[in-house]
Amino acid sequence: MFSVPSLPFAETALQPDMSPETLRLHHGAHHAGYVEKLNALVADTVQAGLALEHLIETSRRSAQPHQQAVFNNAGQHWNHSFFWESLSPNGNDGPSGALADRIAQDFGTFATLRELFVRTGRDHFGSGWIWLAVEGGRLTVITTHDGECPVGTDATPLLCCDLWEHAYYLDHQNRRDAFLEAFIGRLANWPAAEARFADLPAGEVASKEPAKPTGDAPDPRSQFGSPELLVESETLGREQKIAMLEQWHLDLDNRLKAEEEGMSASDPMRATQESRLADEAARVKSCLATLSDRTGEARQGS
Ligand code: MN3
Repeated sequence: MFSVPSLPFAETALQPDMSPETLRLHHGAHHAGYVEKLNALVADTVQAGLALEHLIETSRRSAQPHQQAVFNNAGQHWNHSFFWESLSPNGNDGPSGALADRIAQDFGTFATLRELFVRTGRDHFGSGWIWLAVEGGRLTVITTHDGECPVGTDATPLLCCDLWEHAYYLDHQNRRDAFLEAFIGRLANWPAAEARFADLPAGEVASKEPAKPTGDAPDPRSQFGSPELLVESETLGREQKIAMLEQWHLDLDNRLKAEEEGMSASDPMRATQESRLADEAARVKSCLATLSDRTGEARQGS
């Protein structure tokens, strides 16, 4: 039987960014509801007694409705448990130590990471989660849809924020970006993220040097980490940015094709990896569209 972990802080500790009313509903009704459903789904089945991570990995992308329900509720239990640990009334000083150094190395400045985090979470369509994670030897900001979670993927999460409306609607109404500003600026549990970062196996974050490109052209993914950061670069011209984004998109296409050829259709990891690559490709495309819209005149609005 799974149970809802206690909140690691008082219900009043995060106001006004997160009110006691939000926490009571979110923790006591939403999270508790996922746990209750999960327990009912696995009770008296061969899955009873299995570890949460095992349930997530084995039910991921199953075609059976029952297993899909197991996955959704198990993922939501894991994600919410991680979310409560990602919040702190005392996290206001921002990252420090080795994690702060790594943020400077991978994003340039903490302000750039904050901006990227808020923009990426704001632009995520529908329900899901946003993560600061380590993947491919560097820090990255990724989102997952609905109950999808990083368990069993290449990404190791350091922090997460809930993008479902129930996480912010009472306190911020439709302003998801205001909630994300509050999270990354005031609520994020940086000491917990630093501890997770310190616990990573050395090989996972070893590459102090940026990955060496194989050809003459620099690899934009290892250079910028996210297509949004490439667009914002002040050292590149518009044509260079377009060329690099097109190369980025081509690389993703090739990786998607390799996934399709290299792994069996029944491999649950394949679908997850493919959906992650497709999400990244969509972001690259959207950045290309942004650049194409930019003429000699100033951008309108925003
Ligand atoms: Mn939630």
